[in-house]
Amino acid sequence: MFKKILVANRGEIAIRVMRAAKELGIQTVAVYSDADKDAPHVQYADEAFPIGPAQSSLSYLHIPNIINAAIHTGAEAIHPGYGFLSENDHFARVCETWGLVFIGPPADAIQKMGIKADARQLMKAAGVPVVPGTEGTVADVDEARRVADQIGYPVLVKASFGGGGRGIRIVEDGDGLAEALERASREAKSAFGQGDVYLEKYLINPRHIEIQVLADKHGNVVTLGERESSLQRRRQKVLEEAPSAAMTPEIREQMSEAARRAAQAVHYESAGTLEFLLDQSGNFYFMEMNTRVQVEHPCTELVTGVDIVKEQIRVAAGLPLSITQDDIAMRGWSIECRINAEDPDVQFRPSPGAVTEWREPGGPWVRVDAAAQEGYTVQPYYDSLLAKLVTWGRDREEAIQRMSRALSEFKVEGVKTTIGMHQQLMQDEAFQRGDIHINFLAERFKGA
Ligand code: MV4
Repeated sequence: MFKKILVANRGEIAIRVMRAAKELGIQTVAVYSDADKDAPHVQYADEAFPIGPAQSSLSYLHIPNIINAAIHTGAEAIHPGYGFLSENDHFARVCETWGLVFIGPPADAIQKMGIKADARQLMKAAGVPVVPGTEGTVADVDEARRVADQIGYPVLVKASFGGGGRGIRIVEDGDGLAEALERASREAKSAFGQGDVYLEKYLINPRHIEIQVLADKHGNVVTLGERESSLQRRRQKVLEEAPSAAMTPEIREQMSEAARRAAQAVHYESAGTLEFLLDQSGNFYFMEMNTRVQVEHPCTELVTGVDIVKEQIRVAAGLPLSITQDDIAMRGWSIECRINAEDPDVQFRPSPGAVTEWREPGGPWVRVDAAAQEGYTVQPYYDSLLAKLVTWGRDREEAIQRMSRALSEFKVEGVKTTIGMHQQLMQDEAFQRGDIHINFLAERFKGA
């Protein structure tokens, strides 16, 4: 096992990774920008190393500074967390060049899944269902028109280098097609440096379901069931749960089998997530694979008892997974609310500033993974996540009641938060029935 690892991230996920390391007897190195020298993740680490100015591109995204920090401190491996460099195959390769272990999947797997049009074809070839659409990228308008006429409108134009919903355009009919292709391609080129786009049939009000997988270097692949993350606003997830109220044992088995095939097709290692859309008839389709630990991984941890981050570290060190598929059963229900520093009265605009009061909920079956504490200053440079509040119950109703109770205990002053919005959601009858889809929040909340 490693003696020392560096965590190339900040906020709650940096602390989450260091907690796993500590349980494994591993020393931790935090890295920090000028804006973060007193941040909680720096205080938690055994040692800390500065990596540059507040701006992410000059610190948390700056590969030479991070490699330098690892070499200087004698860290053997780097955990990238989520966001920042976590899905950067180039970074994974640079780590290797310097003799550092990247705690994540092989660079080739990141790369294959990062090019969405290629991933789609690869998955189709592996027997994973994909949404009807183009084979690979769109060559020209004529091809797009031919495919769109065949699958029927509305269609979506997606950027091959996008992901997470960036670079997506809905096209209602043939009249808008050429212009949508043109614009999407131009936008993708300026945002991702690559203008390839592909076409998919637009699914109406599907649910967003994802399967957590773990894989090691010995060919073992284990699926940990699903999470549902249909509740999002402007492509930012707001609440996640496990399992999903929409699942049947049959769909779960089929989706898990598809996820296993997908992971095997790219020789996956570490933790990864297969995103699917589930339509109202129970058909599901591969969307993309997230080749990192996800923000919402605690939902799965609470219903399976598996420490996903510890498994990532074990696997990176060459050890086999500590569990087999037969050890996995989902028990009870978990819900995660993302508590963000955002102002619900101003279209959920980020609300940076000093946290003057911070009182976390507690009690049975409540988990808080926090980025903030009293006296912490929410920086405008980074994402606005203050804490993930996660509850577990024997069933969905109990998890909701417990969440409602926990939200009422959570006191934050100094910055605006999304606590009130989550409280409203817990009272919503459609939500309580599990009657949700990816456009639910936009329909429910003004400014969402
Ligand atoms: C879709 C879709 C409908 N039909 N693809 C957005 C994020 C990216 N991962 C995929 N996205 C979507 N792809 C087809 N063919 C609707 C979305 C979508 C969405 C998906 C998951 C969660 C929230 C969403 C919000 C808007 C659109």
